[in-house]
Amino acid sequence: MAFKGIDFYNIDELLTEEEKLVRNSVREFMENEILPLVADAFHNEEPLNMREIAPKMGELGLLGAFLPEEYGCPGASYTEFGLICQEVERVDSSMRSFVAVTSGLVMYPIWRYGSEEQKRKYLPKLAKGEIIGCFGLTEPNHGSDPGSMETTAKRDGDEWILNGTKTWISEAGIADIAVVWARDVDDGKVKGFIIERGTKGFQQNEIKRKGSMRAGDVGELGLVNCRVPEENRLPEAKSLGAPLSCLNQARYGISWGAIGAAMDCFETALNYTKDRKQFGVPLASFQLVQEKLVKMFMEITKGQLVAYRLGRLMDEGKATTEQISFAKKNNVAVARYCARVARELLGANGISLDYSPIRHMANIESVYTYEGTDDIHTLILGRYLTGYQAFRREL
Ligand code: TGC
Ligand code: FAD
Repeated sequence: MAFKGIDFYNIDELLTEEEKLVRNSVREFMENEILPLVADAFHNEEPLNMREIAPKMGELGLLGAFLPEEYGCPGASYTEFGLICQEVERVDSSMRSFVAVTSGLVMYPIWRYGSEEQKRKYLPKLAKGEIIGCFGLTEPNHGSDPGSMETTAKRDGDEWILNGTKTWISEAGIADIAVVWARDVDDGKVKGFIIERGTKGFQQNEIKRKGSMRAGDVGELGLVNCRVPEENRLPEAKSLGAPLSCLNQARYGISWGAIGAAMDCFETALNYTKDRKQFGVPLASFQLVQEKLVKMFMEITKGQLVAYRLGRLMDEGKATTEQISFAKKNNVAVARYCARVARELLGANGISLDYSPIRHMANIESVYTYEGTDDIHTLILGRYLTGYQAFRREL
């Protein structure tokens, strides 16, 4: 399949044959199997059927791509994971969310902080898409500041008793397992638990009437005296640093995914303005239109270079939290800009779900907010530059 996208600085030449193969096969799958379903799913707010789609994603090696083959995972590189996210989000952010959450927020914590038994029990099934997971960190009163979480865990013999609410959780309604973070009331430390669907005291609800991510499932997890066996606690997760380290994985995926959405917006606007005539000539022949196309093209190209370099640093194990924040913040802002300008260039048609920009535009508002809001990433970089943390203040 011919490469369709922006490649002004020949990044393709820097990719291995394997990486290009992965990108092209994901593109084909997404265009043939998911794209035809997305606009209606978004319009009706009927999440795509992940019970059917996840096994196909698993077969293609999209789930837990960067985790080792030892546990039935694809054993691919971070760069391949990035390319997967790019191609998936070109079609819809909610699908990339599914891939990033499964890989970075469910499989990664089990692989990084889980026991050998937990890895063997859950990872192969998650990689195949046979079971679906979610990640519960955010609470109604604590989003940007998860360190203040109110969800508690109390040890009782061989069990833990969990109480609290997690909200705005991707895949909450459909998940077979949830990786949930809670504060141990005895030692005050944040701990991670794998909670299986159907556990007594564990409720899962879908949030409706969303204006964004309407093709995906987002919901709430309720824990009311929910008893979880000690064997389901992630033994190596010993502080808030554990859930925050998982965010790095998903934020990295977003930095590529956002460029996928931006590329789709750009391509839609370019094709449209070449076809559509006003004042007797194509819109693309007007200088003002060209200026908008050029700005999108330049921002996407810069974002691609950041994502590519970050991918190689991730593969070498050298990427820093701040470099990941830079890429997430920058590339999501690029996607937000491109979606808005592409929408504008399509005129009234730009508000129709028959074209992708308005859907990307709505979705990107979530991406701008989740996985650390744009402001939080500014403050992470501000702390890096100045040495002063500006998250917290005394009043
Ligand atoms: P702070 O004192 O800075 O850190 C506490 C401990 O954690 C360590 N740490 C990290 N480790 C690895 N990776 C990171 N990104 C880390 N960030 C912090 C840190 O070194 C420290 O370790 P130690 O050993 O010294 O204890 O914590 P803080 O409470 O001051 O908060 C800092 C802040 C604001 C940056 C953090 O809370 C934050 O990132 N907030 C944003 C919350 C967030 O992003 N939530 C996302 C929820 S999941 C989601 O949105 C999924 S969306 C679906 C999809 O992905 O598609
Ligand atoms: P708040 O933290 O209340 O922030 C509100 C505003 O205040 C923002 O503009 C923010 O930037 C600003 N602000 C906050 N603190 C500061 C500060 N110190 N300085 C300056 N400005 C500040 N969470 C999960 O745990 N798992 C998931 O799977 C998940 N999926 C999600 C899916 C979707 C579609 C969405 C929308 C959210 C999801 N989230 C998930 C939650 C997401 O991580 C949070 O929404 C995000 O962390 C922000 O928290 P908040 O919404 O409570 O906003």
